[in-house]
Amino acid sequence: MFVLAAIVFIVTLLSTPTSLVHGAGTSPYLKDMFIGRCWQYETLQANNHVLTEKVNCRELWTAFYKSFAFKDPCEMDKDSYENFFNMFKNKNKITNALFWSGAGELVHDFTFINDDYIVLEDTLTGNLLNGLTWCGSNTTADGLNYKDCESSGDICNAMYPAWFQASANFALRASGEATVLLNASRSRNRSAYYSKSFFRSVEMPRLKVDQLNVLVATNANARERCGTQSLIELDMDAKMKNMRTTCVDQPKLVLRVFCLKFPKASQCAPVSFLPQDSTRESEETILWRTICFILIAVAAFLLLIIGIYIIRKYFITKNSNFKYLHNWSFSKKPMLSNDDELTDNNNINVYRFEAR
Ligand code: N1C
Repeated sequence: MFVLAAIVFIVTLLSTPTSLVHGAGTSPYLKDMFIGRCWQYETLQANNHVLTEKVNCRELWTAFYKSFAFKDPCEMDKDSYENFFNMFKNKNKITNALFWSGAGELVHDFTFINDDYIVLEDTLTGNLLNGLTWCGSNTTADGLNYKDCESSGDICNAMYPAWFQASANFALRASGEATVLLNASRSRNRSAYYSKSFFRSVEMPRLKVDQLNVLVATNANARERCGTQSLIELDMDAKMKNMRTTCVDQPKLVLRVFCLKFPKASQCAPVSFLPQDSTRESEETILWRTICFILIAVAAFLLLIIGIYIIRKYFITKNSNFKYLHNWSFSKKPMLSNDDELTDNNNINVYRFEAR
């Protein structure tokens, strides 16, 4: 039985299309897409001083193509794309950069709707490369491999040095306040602040901003939350670089965008959708409620003490007058005669009153 199952498994594996086993080869029409995206970007971002990039798109393509064409991916190194990247001149600071890790689709859905942030894909480099696959081959006519670009993972990957440099340049342009969207339920048990991610290994070390806002998105199986596990490490890395940090679990805006796309997801159920805003927020609410309760209790206690004090004082004063009068009636002092001298002015009225 076991042997039969093993044979079925092996046959199924062997009959699976190579593209599924090995991943994709160079995107068809790579050149046309690259040049088309480039001209479109040149036109649309011409007046945006943060994003605009004055380039000749055909020359840019040639520089890009020469970086990897006719090369075995294992021949590539981190400087392979140097000429290509030297053609980008805009170094203007980006004061609303949004980084991400393990949340590529979500972050792009989010920034498609929300204009408050700039992601790498909003710059010309990211815009040109996003969603495309490319690698070289020294055995094909045009020097490109259309069969398999990703079989060896990060090692011998022609795209890796390009994303490395693009990510590094983007991080260097970030300034002021930056945000990062992380995934607390990443596949393959990876942590939200995954050590091999571009965000952690390339962008964080180059980041020099005053404040880093961490947004932690998750599905129903959150493995991490703000202030736990790898998010503590992120906080420490940021503090070491003198950055202020904030952290929000399941940020409301991001969740709303996610739920527009996946309304049936468990975290989008009507009950959990609204209150599940942010755990940090609800913890803060509880804290504030407790502080208010304690303050009100202390104030009430003080009022009670003051009240008791006032009432006591009132009765003591009243009693002492009464006592004095009482004592006077039975004192052994001789009764006042009309000739007695009334030296105690304070008691004049009392004496008089009693004398009547
Ligand atoms: O390794 P990651 O995430 O942490 O990389 C994301 C990080 C972002 O902050 C971006 O600025 O690095 C930048 N970046 C991209 O913008 C990008 N677009 C598409 C890095 N990689 C990018 N890709 C592809 O996703 C690329 O193929 C790279 O290998 C993955 C990284 O995704 P990740 O592991 O989720």
